[in-house]
This record gives sequence, C-alpha cells and structure tokens, in this order.
Amino acid sequence: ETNPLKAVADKVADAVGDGKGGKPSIPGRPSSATPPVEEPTEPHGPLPPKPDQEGPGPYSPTGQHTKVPPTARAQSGAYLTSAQGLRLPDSDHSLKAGPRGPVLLQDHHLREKITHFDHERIPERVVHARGAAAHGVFRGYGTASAVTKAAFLGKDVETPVFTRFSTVLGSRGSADTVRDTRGFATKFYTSEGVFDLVGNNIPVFFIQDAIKFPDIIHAGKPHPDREIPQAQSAHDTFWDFVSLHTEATHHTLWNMSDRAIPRSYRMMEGFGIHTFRLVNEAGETTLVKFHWKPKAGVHSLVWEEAQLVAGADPDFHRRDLADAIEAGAHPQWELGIQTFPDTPEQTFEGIDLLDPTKIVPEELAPVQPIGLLTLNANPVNFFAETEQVAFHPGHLVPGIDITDDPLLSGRLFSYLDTQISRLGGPNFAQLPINRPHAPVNDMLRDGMHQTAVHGGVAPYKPNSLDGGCPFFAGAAEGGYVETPVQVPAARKVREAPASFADHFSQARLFWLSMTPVEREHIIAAYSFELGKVYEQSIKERNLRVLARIDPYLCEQVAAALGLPAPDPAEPLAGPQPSPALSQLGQTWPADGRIIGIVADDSTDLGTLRQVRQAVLDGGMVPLIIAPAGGLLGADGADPLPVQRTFATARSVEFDALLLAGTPAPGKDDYAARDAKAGIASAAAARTDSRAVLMLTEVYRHAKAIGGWGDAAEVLGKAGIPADAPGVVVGTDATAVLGEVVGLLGRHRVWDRFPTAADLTA
Ligand code: HDE
Repeated sequence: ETNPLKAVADKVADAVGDGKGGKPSIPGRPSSATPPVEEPTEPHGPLPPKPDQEGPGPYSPTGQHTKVPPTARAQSGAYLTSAQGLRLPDSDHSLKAGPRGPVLLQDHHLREKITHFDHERIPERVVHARGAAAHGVFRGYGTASAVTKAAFLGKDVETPVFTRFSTVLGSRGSADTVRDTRGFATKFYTSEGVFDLVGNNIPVFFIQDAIKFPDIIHAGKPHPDREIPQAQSAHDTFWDFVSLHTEATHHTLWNMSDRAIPRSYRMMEGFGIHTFRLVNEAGETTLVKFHWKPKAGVHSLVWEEAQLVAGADPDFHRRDLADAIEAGAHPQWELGIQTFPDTPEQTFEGIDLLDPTKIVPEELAPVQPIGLLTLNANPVNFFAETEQVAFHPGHLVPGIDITDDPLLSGRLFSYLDTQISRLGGPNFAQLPINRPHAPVNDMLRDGMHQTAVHGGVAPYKPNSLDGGCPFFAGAAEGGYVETPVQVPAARKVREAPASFADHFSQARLFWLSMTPVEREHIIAAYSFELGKVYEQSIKERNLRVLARIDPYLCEQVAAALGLPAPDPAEPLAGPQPSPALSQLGQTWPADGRIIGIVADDSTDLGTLRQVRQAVLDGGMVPLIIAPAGGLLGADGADPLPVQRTFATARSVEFDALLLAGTPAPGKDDYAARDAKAGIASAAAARTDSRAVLMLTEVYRHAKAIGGWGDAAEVLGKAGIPADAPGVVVGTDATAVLGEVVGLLGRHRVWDRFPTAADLTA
C-alpha cells in the first residue's frame, strides 16, 4: 500500500535537497539527484507597476517610513507552511481514505485552514463602517506655538500620520457616493504620544448630548424589520427622528446640501466640530475649533451623478484616493484654527462654544493656518491598517485639552469601549497601525491578544522591586497635566443650557449663505428624501421644520411632495449670511482631475498625443475612451493605449470630456472617410448610443466639454449646441484644452443649471 501523501512528501524532499537551483534545503536532509518538481514554486519578481502609476512605496504599518514595495508578494520564502511553520506538501486536497473515500477528521491542515478562514471577519464599526485611508506626513508651521505647547505643531516639525475617511450610516460594503456625512479622522504619531483628530466633513452635529447618539443612529440605520434602505437617510425613521428632535435641523440641512455628496475625499473640508482648549508653555488657555482646508478646493458631485456612481463604481472615493496617491498627486489639507478667548461663559459673539450644533462663521473668526497634511502612501493591507486603526478623541497630547461640550464627553467614553469589542479585547494599541511612535511604558498587562512579553515582576506603583520605576512626569517632563479649569458650582441635573434651545437660527444662516444653484440642490435633496417617506404625518412635520428655516425652501419642497406649505409658527431668526460656507465663487487647481478623451481610429494621433501630454503636464489624468479596447494607431510606430471602451466607460468617471474629432473632411464626406478608417471609425462615436449618453450626461451634470475637428457634429448628435455654456469647440486642440482646464477651476459650468429667478432674494 502506498500512501499518496508520502509520495508527494518524498518528491518535495527530493526537490529541496539538492541545493542546486538556489533552493533552500532542509538542514540535516541528505541531498538527492532527483530533478526538481514543479511545486513548490520558485519565488518570482514582483509584478510591474500599472502604467503611469508609479508612486512612492507605502510606509510600513507602523508608519516608520520603511519602504515596502507596493507589489510585495503575500508570502516570504519558497515553501508554504502551516501556522506552526511546518512545510506543507499539498493544500489543494483534503486527506481522504482513498481518492473517492470520506474525508478524515485527522486532517489537521484542513482544519487549521478552514478554522482560520471562518474567523477572518471582525465586527464592522457600528458607525463609519465604510472607509478608506492613507498614510502621510503633517508639517507644523509653528504659527500655533503662541497658543499651544503641542510639540508637533512647532515650526517645521514633521509627524507621520494616518487618515481615514468614511461614510457614517452604510455598512462596510456599501457604496461610497451616498448622501451622508463623511468622517475625517487623523492619527498623528507625535513624539509626545498619539494625537487623534476625529472629525467630520460637516462642522455641526445632529445632537447636543452624547446620550442621544444611539437614538439618531437607530433612526438613520436601515429599518430593523427588513434592513432597508442601506446607507441612506431617505426613509421614514430618519425623518421621523429629525423632525421631532429639532436640534438636528442644522446638520440635516448640511446633509441635504452638496456637502453630503463630495466629488472626492481629496476635495472635502474637515472639522473637529467641538471646541477644544489649547494650552501654551505659560499655561495660558485659548478655545479653538479645528478646520481642515483642502488644497484642491471643496467640490461635490451632483445628486444624479452620485446615484449613477453608486452603481457604476461603488468604490469611487476609495479608488480616487488610492489612484491619486499612487499617481503622485498627493492630496493636501491645511490645518487651521479659529481662536476664541477662554472666558467663563465660553461664548463668542453670542454663539455658545459648547453647543456642537453651532458654527462660528469664518467672517467673525478667521481660520488661521497652523500646518500642512500631505497624504503620500496607500496602506499595504486594508485589514491591518484601515480596518484595525482605532481612533479616539481622548488621544491627546500636552497643549491640547478638551472642553465640557456634552457631546465630546460621551465620545471620550464611547471610542475605547466600542474598540474593545470590535478589536477583540483591550490590547489593540499593540496593533502595528495603532502603536505610538513615542516610547510606551504602561503597566497594562495580560488580556486577550496580548502580544508583548513583559519582563520583571512589578507592574505596579509604588514599588520598591523595580527601584520605584517608572516615575511620573510633571508638566516640565512632558507629562499631560489636565488644565485646572474652574467647574461652576451647580446642581446635579439632566438639563441643557438655555442657549442650546436655539435650533433654527444657524440653519437659516446656512440657507442664506448658499448661492441660488446650491439652494436648488438643497430643495431637490429634501424633495427626493421626503418623497421616499411613506408616512404622511412625517412629511408634514418636516415641512413645519422647513417653514422655520425659509418660506421659499418650504414652499418648493411642499410643491414637490404635493402638500400645502405651512406658515412658520414663530418669526424667522435673522442672522447674517456667511459667504465662506458656499462652495462656489472661487477658482481652484485642476490637479488630479480626470479628463476623458473620446477618440477612435480616424482621430489624428499626433494631436491626440499632444493633448494627452498636455493633460499629464497639467497634473491631471487623461483617459482615452474608444469604441473598442486595444491600441489606437496599432500599425504605427507609437500607438496609444485605449483605457476605457464605450462598454466600460460611464460619464460620471470624468471631470471633463474632450472629443478628439477627426481632421476637417475637406471635400470628402464623412461616410467616405469612415469607410477608409474602417469599422471602429468616427461614425461609431457619432452614432453609438453609449457615446451619446456619455455626452448628454456630462452636459446635464454641468461638466466642461471640449472638442476639435468634427466635434461640433458629434455634439449635435447628442443635442448639445456647440455654443452652449462650457462647451468649447475649436480647431486648435491645445487651445481648447486650455479653456476646458480654465472651466475646471470652477469645478462645474454652473450657468448650465436652471435656477429660479426669484431665488436670489
Ligand atoms: Fe463618532 N464614533 N461618535 N463621531 N466617529 C465612532 O468609534 C460616537 C461623532 C467619528 O475612521 C465609533 O471606532 C458617539 C462626532 C469618526 O475609525 C464610536 C458620538 C464626530 C469615526 C463612535 C459620536 C464623530 C467615528 C464607531 C456622539 C465628528 C470613524 C467605531 C457623542 C466630530 C473613525 C469607532 C474611524 C466612529 C461614537 C459623534 C466622528 C461608536 C457616542 C460628533 C470620524 O465609538
């Protein structure tokens, strides 16, 4: 009787034993002259990087700036082993009693492999489950040194960071472009310990007290009976809650604005929301609000685009971040602070600084830049880094302290608590992505997944056995000493301060700060979301909330719902608008924008190549779209690769579209020229329904369109007049591109959106 496994094992032993082909040999085994077998395989070199996407190597999970090749193999070493290091002869067949016999329980390799697989998933985050992250570096400007002693904010101090962006409501596999708030959490691995700035892309929150968090999240998550809808606020429970709990009005209005459908994580602002307290060397304190300002500007999708992307590319934001970093277009944000005197009232210009449903308009307190964040490396392993990273607003460093915002107080409890169950015990700070870069000398011991082997016998204080070590650090030694703020003498109550009762004045402030087109988008968003609500009474209650923000907003949404518009029950508050809240009106660099170029076999390749290069030189990404894949000009010396076909491209992927028309036809008619060019000819672009759809969508979403040669004719097929706003048709392709890039600076061709004339009031 021959054991089939033994035969394999013998083959392997023979293969590894001869030491000839550079194969590692097993110490102590005699060598053999048998020729090597095919398995196990020899290591082979890493795969080449994708074209045009060579970027910096990612940092190691510990953030220690060790370069790990982006295409590093999943394994090291030539032989597959068990978790115990045992070399394995086979991992494709279970151990059986004969080839057609039953599988044996004694197959410990089968059991180890399946058992580990069974436990590969951990619970997703209860909120912010869907996210993407990147490594980077933060450089302090030193401008904050007068108000804080935090070392990492010092001039030119560089600190490694890890930033995770997320949606709030959806589960881990949900689409990126849903209407939702985005998380913007940054871990700074400072010399004084980890500092986490765990913020959002919206500067206010739904609730003023952490005790309401389970309520708002239960209302926003899918209905408990059918578990629908996924990653949406457009359903009854959400609108039920926010209309009954009117402190949510301000945040809800932001969520109905374009801020809730960002074009890219790279084009979002970030906010710490709560007021924090900074402390300088002299012990003086200043109240501050943190802001992240993206260098690329604040830009959004339009709602139809967001919905299309959710189907066409659910990973849109995740892909955009990773691709941009890989291509070397490293996204950057300036960190800034608004500063307020630390007075006993903790108010500024009448605004309660402890109320997280309120902003302080930038016109009243300008944002002062204090440092620059650059994200420059993608994670090596999504699970180890993006999934296992554990942020906590209580991760603070000397010079940054908290305030008594009751929402922040609850968060200080929640993050550690949830991470204990999500990450399976209390030792997740030992995970590579969470390890501080400052020395750790805690007396925390044992517990699930303890990976440290602590020496000594005295993990307690005071001790004499370790000579009393370690010692406490006072402020002079860099110890974190809480600011001894005065706590007002008070009664123990479950109450909010009177100022927290104002739920509408800042919602109105936000509405008044929007441009007409932004207001139209808000009206459309409310009309969509409330239109998805089944209960009539919930719709009506929400209209009563809208009446307290603005009568026009209320009327328009009521009309869309087919309901009468109620009158405001109370007079509208009359705040000054804050123009800084609008996303329109400025111009921004076009770096990292995606330019689709529709071409085909009849396109003049010389011009196409020139334009493509000009797009690249401008720091943007050109993607050539053609009727079919492969190469354009395949029979020439320098063909151009097709990156998208009419089958794989959808308009929503592009920030602007160029039509590489064919040269002027002269006396030839198009049909004759097309016949000459063959089957995949210009005629394809002019008549293919997918190309026409692409053009009409790009036009409807107010994106810039450029074209040369016979482009005007192609546009005509899509019903787009060549003289429409934001449509540039010319004979000089480079000049056309120049104009299109100019239009991109304002993100969209805003004139293309129809706007009601009486909306400017
Ligand atoms: Fe969070 N939040 N949150 N949150 N939050 C979590 O922590 C919580 C709030 C924010 O990328 C959880 O590890 C409470 C405001 C971000 O890993 C949890 C309250 C802001 C992330 C939690 C809030 C945030 C979270 C879930 C009300 C903006 C993702 C998983 C008091 C300033 C971090 C986890 C990441 C994640 C609790 C409100 C931002 C459950 C109780 C306000 C960006 O601990």
